[in-house]
Amino acid sequence: GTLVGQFTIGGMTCAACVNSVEGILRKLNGVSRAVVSLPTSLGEVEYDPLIISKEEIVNAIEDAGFDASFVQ
Ligand code: 9UX
Repeated sequence: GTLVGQFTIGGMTCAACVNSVEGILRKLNGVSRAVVSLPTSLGEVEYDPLIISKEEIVNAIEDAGFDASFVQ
């Protein structure tokens, strides 16, 4: 089954940042849905924990130059 994780994402300053982070997340194997909000700095990601961990999702966001941490 899939889980939904919420992440705080820092360093996004324009709408293109949001598109960039969503694109990164949606390309990850094991991620089936990703929505990112600029005004709240939150991302919601549906993922399969057998394929990808929340830590790996955080790392992928940070590798792209943003700050990220797992909320729940
Ligand atoms: Mo906007 Mo974000 O010009 O990495 S794309 S600041």
